[in-house]
Amino acid sequence: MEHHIIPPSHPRYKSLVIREKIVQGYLKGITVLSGLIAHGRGEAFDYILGEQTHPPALRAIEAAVATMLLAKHPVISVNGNVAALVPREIVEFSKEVNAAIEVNLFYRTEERERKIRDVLLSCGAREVLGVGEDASATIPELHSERRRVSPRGILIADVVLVPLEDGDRTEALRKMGKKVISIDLNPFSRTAQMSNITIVDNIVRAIPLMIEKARDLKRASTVVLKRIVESYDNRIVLGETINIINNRLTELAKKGVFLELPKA
Ligand code: PTJ
Repeated sequence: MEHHIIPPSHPRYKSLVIREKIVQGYLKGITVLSGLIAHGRGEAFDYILGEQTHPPALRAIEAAVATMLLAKHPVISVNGNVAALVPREIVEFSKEVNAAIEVNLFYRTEERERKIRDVLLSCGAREVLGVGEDASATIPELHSERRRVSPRGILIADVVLVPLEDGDRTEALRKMGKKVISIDLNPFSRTAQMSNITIVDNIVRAIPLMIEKARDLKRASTVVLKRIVESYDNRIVLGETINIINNRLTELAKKGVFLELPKA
């Protein structure tokens, strides 16, 4: 299989390593071609955010973890991009918050479902829902292949974590009365706008932070967790995120050129 060597001295090393994971995901038949486009869109927003986790995202992460710890049937939905970028971390997080893992694809094929399941199993998942016959239930009002879900998973879930999602399904899940938590670098996307909790951050940074937060909040009482959830307001958090973008761009615009050639 084709592998690209990225020199660690490259100024954009980290970003290129992540990109390479998506490329490898595509070459292994895990990620779809549209997933590469989606990743590029994410990269552009991450560039604008300065490739760092901002305080509003940390608040969304805290509320998301508290919501999952309070849930009866929390489910983590996994697609081709998520499986290529953070399979190990997703499995670890699912164990910390006792959530089921379900494969749910926009461009669904059984072969890809099985490949994604196998990646998650090799990372230590005990069970992976939504593969083949298991996806026998349907989400009403949704016409994409994403409408097929597991009757033991997303169908009965009260909380669904949907990283890198398309807006239609977020809306359909909300209409079914489910709480939706999304991870999306684009605060303007329909998913970001339609979710109960939106984590505007790169999934490669967000999931490790969620694991840490879960280890911390697992010891907290139900009262404390409920207080975190009740005091959270997604409208405010998204507004603050857009403000961060706004301020950052204003600062950079003042400078015009903000990168300089290193001295020879
Ligand atoms: O594997 P499948 O068949 O389910 O298909 C998956 C894709 C991603 C192709 C499908 O869900 C899709 O078309 O998604 P969208 O509508 O392009 O939305 C993807 C969103 O994820 C965009 O808003 C991106 O900004 C965002 N995004 C991309 N990469 C990252 C990200 N958000 C967080 N972290 C990232 N690394």
